[in-house]
Amino acid sequence: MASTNPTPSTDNAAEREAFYDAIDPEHMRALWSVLDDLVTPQPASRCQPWLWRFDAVRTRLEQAGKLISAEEAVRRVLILENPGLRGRASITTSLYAGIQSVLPGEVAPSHRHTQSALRFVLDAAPGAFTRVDGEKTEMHTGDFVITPNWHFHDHGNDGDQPVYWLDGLDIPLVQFLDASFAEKGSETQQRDARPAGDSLARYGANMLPVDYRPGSGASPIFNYPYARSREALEIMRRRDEWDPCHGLKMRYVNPADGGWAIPTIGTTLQLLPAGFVTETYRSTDATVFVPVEGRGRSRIGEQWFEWGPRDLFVCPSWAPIVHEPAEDAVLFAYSDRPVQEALSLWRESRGVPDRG
Ligand code: 1HN
Repeated sequence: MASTNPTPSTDNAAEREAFYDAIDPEHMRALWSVLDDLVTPQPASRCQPWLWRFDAVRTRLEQAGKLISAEEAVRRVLILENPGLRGRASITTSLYAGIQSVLPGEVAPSHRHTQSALRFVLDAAPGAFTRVDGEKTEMHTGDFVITPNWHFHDHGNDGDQPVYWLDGLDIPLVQFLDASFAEKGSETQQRDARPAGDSLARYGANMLPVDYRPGSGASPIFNYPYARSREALEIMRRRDEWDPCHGLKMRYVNPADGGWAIPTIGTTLQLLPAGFVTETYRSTDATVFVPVEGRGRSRIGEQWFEWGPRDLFVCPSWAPIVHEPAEDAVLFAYSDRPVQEALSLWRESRGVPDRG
């Protein structure tokens, strides 16, 4: 090809630059000048590994609680913004994370939107609740609660202690697709249309209504209580079979079709026994980890992060990660894996060399 190419391949750099400048106002760009940045041999993410300490976030949320009520704020949340993605309300390229507080007596008003949400409860006392589609559920520490897209939801706290939880949403993904719709509820708080616990009993007791057909893709269960998930991990560990990269790692499912609980956000709960050192692992789904129990440290790329309960850290796409729990540890995690799987993009690699 080179011999038939009439244009010289060197010494016209200034001409080329002039050409790029000339086509710029005409809204054109030369592919060859940007190709290497567009089609990289491996993921080249701006997302950086980072860790947030829960105590530090809680201190700031206490200050925020004196500045604004949950009702006025609509949601009193501090966004955890990835240092490589500043100004984009993103913890990974496709996902959002925030920590929300609801003080005793406060309400966070009813609304709905096309973004899907998960709550992972970090610190709750009796009385904290969320309501999804007219079904109220108490929020206990460690509970995993979902708000499928376009479902009305409101939160409240009838107890005497503040409640704190992690919000994980697919906001950057929906923004990328320009598919955001939202509306307020007709009333601040939804009426209780169904008994508390109905969805878990109906869909989460290894039975389904006989003629049930899966609907939107999201799980019909709104609350996956920590007590149940934790007990399951404790019974499963007796087999003493550990995945070298994951320890014992389970995914939260939609019981009607075996898919992920939320179509756009994959969620897992993982037990790592004290002293276990995981083999190096990497995958294309940048992942947010929340230690629920135990202390330890994780290496992401070259950086070590020490963690304890309720801290939160993020591992970018394709960054090698190793966990070293000092105590029995339970980690909650979420990522965009279901989206990547649906598009045949998801990849993982186990036991890669340290600098692979
Ligand atoms: C939202 O609806 C909640 O319902 C939390 O608690 C965080 C961030 C952006 C957009 C909607 C909630 C949110 C949110």
